[in-house]
Amino acid sequence: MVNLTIDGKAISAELGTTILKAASSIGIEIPTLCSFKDFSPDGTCRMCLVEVVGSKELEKACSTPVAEGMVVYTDTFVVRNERRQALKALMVDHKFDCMACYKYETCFFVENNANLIDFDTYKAVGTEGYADRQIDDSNPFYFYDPGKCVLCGRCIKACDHLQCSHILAGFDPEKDNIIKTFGDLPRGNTDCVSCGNCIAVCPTGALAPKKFKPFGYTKHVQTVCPYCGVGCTLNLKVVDNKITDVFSTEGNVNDNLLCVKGRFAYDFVSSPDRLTTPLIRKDGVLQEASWEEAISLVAQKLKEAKQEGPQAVAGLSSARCTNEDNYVFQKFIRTVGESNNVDHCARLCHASTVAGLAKSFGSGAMTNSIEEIDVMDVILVSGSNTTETHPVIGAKIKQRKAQGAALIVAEPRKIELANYADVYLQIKPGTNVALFNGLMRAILDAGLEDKTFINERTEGFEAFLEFMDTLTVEKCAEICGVDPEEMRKAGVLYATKDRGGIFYSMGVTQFSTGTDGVMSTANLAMLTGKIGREGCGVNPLRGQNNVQGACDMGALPGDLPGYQKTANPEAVEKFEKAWDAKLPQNTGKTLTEIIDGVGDKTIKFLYVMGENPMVSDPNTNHVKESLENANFIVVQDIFLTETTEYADVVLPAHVYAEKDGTFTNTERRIQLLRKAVDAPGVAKNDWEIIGMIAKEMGVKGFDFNSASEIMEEISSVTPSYTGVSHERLSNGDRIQWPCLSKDSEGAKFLHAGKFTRGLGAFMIADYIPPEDQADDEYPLILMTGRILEHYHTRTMTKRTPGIEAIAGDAFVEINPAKALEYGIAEGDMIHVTSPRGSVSAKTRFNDGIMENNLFMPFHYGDGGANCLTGGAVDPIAKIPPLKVSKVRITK
Ligand SMILES: Nc1nc2c(c(=O)[nH]1)N[C@H]1C(S)=C(S)[C@@H](COP(=O)(O)OP(=O)(O)OC[C@H]3O[C@@H](n4cnc5c(=O)[nH]c(N)nc54)[C@H](O)[C@@H]3O)O[C@H]1N2
Ligand SMILES: Nc1nc2c(c(=O)[nH]1)N[C@H]1C(S)=C(S)[C@@H](COP(=O)(O)OP(=O)(O)OC[C@H]3O[C@@H](n4cnc5c(=O)[nH]c(N)nc54)[C@H](O)[C@@H]3O)O[C@H]1N2
Ligand code: SF4
Ligand code: SF4
Ligand code: SF4
Ligand code: FES
Ligand SMILES: [Mo]
Repeated sequence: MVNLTIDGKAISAELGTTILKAASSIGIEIPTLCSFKDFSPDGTCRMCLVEVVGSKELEKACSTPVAEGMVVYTDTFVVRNERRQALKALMVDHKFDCMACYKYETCFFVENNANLIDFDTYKAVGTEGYADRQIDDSNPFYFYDPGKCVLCGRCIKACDHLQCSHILAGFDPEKDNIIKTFGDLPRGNTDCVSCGNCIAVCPTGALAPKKFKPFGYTKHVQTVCPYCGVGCTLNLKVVDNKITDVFSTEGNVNDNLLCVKGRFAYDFVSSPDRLTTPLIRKDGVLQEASWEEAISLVAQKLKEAKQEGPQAVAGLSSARCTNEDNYVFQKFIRTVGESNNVDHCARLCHASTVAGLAKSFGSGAMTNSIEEIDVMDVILVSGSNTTETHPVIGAKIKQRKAQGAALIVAEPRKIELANYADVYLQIKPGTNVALFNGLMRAILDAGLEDKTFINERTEGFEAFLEFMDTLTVEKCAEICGVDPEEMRKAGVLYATKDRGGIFYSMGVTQFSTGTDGVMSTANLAMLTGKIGREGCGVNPLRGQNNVQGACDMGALPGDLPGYQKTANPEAVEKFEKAWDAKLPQNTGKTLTEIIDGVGDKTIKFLYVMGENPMVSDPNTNHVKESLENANFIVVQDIFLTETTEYADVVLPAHVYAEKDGTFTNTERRIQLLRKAVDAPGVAKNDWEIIGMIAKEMGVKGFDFNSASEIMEEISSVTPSYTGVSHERLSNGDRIQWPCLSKDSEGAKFLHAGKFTRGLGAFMIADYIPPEDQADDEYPLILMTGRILEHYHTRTMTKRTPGIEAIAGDAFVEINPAKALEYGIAEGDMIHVTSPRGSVSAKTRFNDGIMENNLFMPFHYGDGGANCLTGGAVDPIAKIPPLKVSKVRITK
C-alpha cells in the first residue's frame, strides 16, 4: 500500500493502482473517455488529466500509478483548462446534430462535461472536417458515423475483449481518424454478429441503431429477454406504448452484453400481425369472435371430451410463457381436464438431461452458474453451438479462453468455438457415448481419475470400471472418426486442470441414446471430481427462455410442480389437498405420444399454449396427418402460425413485454418480468385465459388476480421455490433454486458435499449406433439445428427486417467437396429426401462440416427440416433423434 493525498484527502491505495481508481475509491470522479473497464487505456483522450505536485506536466489519471507521498489535485484551474482544451479538440470535428442524434440525452458531451463546455468550445463545434467521412450503414441493424466518433476505442475493446468477435482494427491518426474493421471492409461484409455490444459502450452517437425514436412519452422498463435460456436482462425503452430500443445494463447475468435477438429483434411485439381477438373456425375459416363465444365453445368441447372417458384431454404447455402461466396450465389440464397428458417442448430438447442427470445426480439442471465460467481452468463444449445459441455464454467462454483457460470442443460441425480450441475433435454425428467413454478411458489409462472423490462421493464405480475395461481409446476414437492421440490429449487436458465445466446442449440430448449421452457427461465429471465445487460441473444449456421453469412447474406428464411424481401416491395426495381436486395417478402421454393420440382420436381435446408443432415437431407429414384428423384443437398464441391452420379456436395472448411474471433461466435463476407495453386488441394474459375456461367449467382454484398471487401458490407447493416471491425479486433479491426459505438466495452451484440423490451414481452406457445409418439409398446424414439470428419457428424473429435480410430463406449446408461430386454450386436449389419426406432448399457451402454430413436449420416452415426427421425415440426420455436423419440429395 502507498499513502497519498487527493484533493487534500489522505488515503492509502494499493501499489500499482491508478490515480483514477484511487480517486474513485474515495468518491472523487475524474472524467474519462478512452479508459474503459479494466482494459488498458489508450491514453489518447486527455480527459482525465490531473495535477501531480512536482510533475512538470499534467498527468493522465487513467494510466498513472499512485506513488508514496504523491499529492494530486483533480479540479484546479489548470486542470479544468486543459480538459477544456482536450474537449475542444474532440468537438471541432464532431458533427453536432444533437436533436436528431441517438444519444441526444445521454452522450458523453452532455452527461459528463456540461460544466467544461464554455462558449468558446461551443463556437468551435463542428468547424472541421467530418463532412467527408462516409457513414457506414452496411450492417442491417446499426450504422457507424465517423463524424461523431471521438476515437476513444471503447468499441474496439468491447468487440475484442467482451464480445470477443475481433471485428474492429483501430484508426490511423495520420490518415482519416476513422475506426476501421480488419480488412477495411464495410461492417456488413465482416463477421460482425450484430450484437450491438459496441453500441452499448460508445460514448457518442457514432454507433447507433438504424431505427430509433427519440421523442414522445418515454419510459424505461427492466425485464427479461424472451428468447434463449441465458436470461439476459433487457431495459426496454418504450415511447408512446411501443418498444423503440433495448439497452443492456451491468451487473446482471449478461453483464451489459446482449446478442442480436435480444437487442434488435423486438419488432414482433408491435407487429400488425399480432392476434387481437379470439377466432373461431366457421365454414372452414377462422373468424373473429368474442371472448364469451370462444370460451363457451372451448368449455363445451372440453366437457364433451371428458365424457368420452379418461385421458381424452391433452395440453402442450409453453417454455416461452412464464412460470405462472405454466403452473396454471398444468394445474388446469390435471384438475379441470383430469389428465396427466401435459408436456411441452422440453420433450424435444432436454428430456434426456432431466432423465439422465436425475439418474446420475438426482436432479436434472445446470449445476454451475454462468459467472463460474470466470473461474474455470478448462471448458469442455460438446453438442452446443454456444456462440450462436447461447451467445452471451459463448462470449463468456471466449473471454475465459483469452484469459488462459483451456478449451476442448467436440462437435461434428466446426463451430466458432472450435477455432479457439486447444483440442478440437470433429466427431461423427451420433457418437457422443463413444466420445465420452474414450475420454474417460484415456483418463484411466493415465491414472488421472480422482480416487478420493470416487470413494467418498460416488457409487457403482467398480462395475463401471469393469465395463471401461472392455474399451480402448483406439476403439472409441474409431467410432467417432477422430485421431486417438487427440482424444487422449483432450481427456488428459480435462483431467489435469483443477476446475472445469462441461457444457452441452442438443448435440448430446437429441438422440435415441440421448439419456446415455447425458449420463456419460456425468460419469466424466465424477471420474475427475469436477462436480460440486465452484467452477466444476455439468452444464446442460437449457434452450428456451423459460424451459427450466416450465419443467419446474410440472408441465411434464410424470411430474407435478417441483418434480414431485404423479406416480407417487403421497405427492398426488399432497396436491389433491392443496388444489382441492381429485387427480389422476398415472404418467401421462408425452408430446409425441399426444400428437399420435390426437391423430388416432384417443385424444379428443388438445390445448396448445405457445408451441408450434407443425414446424418444430419431428416428422411434419405425420404431425399434419394427426392434426388434420383431430377432434378439437385450441391454440393460444400471439400470432397465426402453421399450427393455427389446424385450430378450431385461436385465443390471443399477451407476450413477455406485456406481462408480469417470472422466467427461470438456464442457471436456475428466477427473474422478474415487468409489463412495459399494453397488449393489442382484447388479448389477455395466458393464465387469465386459462382461468376463464376453468370458471366456465365451474372449477374453482383459478381465480387469481395477479401473477404475484400465482407465485404465492407456487411457492407453497414447490419445495425448491419456497422462498420465491415477486416482492423479493422486485426488491432486487437474486435467487437461484433451490431456494428453501425467504432469506435464502438459493444455490450458486449444485451438489456441494452431497448429491441430490446422496451418492453420485456411475451409470454404464455403451455406444449404440443411431437407428438412421447412411446406406445406398440414403447416403448422407443430415443434422438439424439453429442459427444465431433466428429463433425456432420464426414467429417472432421473422418480423425483424434486419434478420430476414441476413437469414430470410431456408438453406442446407454442404461440404464444397461433396457438392462438387454432385455438380452442385453454392446457392443451387436441391431436394433433400429422407424416409419421412422431402424438402427443397438452397445450398450453402461450409467446409467445416464433414463430407458425408449436411446441416439444416429447422426454423423455416417452408422447406421445413422436420419433414425429414423422425424415427425411434429414446426409450427413457422419449426424445426423438432430431440430430441424425439419413437422406439423399438431388439437384
Ligand atoms: N439463435 C437461436 N438460439 C437458440 C435457439 C434458437 O432457435 N435460435 N433455441 C434455443 C433452444 S430451445 C435450444 S434447445 C438451444 C439449442 O442449442 P444448441 O444445442 O447449441 O443448438 P443446435 O443448433 O440445435 O445444436 C448444436 C450443435 O449440435 C451439434 N451436433 C450435431 N450432432 C452431434 C453429435 O452427434 N454430437 C455432438 N457432440 N454434437 C452434435 C451440431 O454441430 C450443432 O452445432 O438453443 C437455444 N438458443
Ligand atoms: N429438426 C429439429 N426440430 C427441433 C429441434 C431441433 O434441433 N431440430 N429442436 C427442438 C427444440 S430443442 C425445441 S425447444 C422446440 C421448440 O419448438 P416450439 O416451442 O414449438 O417453437 P417456438 O417457435 O418457440 O414456438 C413457440 C410458440 O409460442 C408463441 N409464443 C411466444 N410467446 C408467447 C406467449 O407469451 N404466449 C403464448 N401463448 N404464445 C407465445 C410463438 O408465437 C410460437 O408460435 O423445437 C424442437 N424442434
Ligand atoms: S456489433 Fe458486436 S461483433 Fe459487431 S463490431 Fe460491434 S461488438 Fe463487434
Ligand atoms: S465509434 Fe464510439 S466507441 Fe468507437 S471509437 Fe468512436 S466514439 Fe469511441
Ligand atoms: S443471449 Fe439469449 S437471453 Fe441474451 S439477448 Fe441473446 S437471445 Fe436474449
Ligand atoms: S481516459 Fe485517460 S487519456 Fe483517456
Ligand atoms: Mo429447446
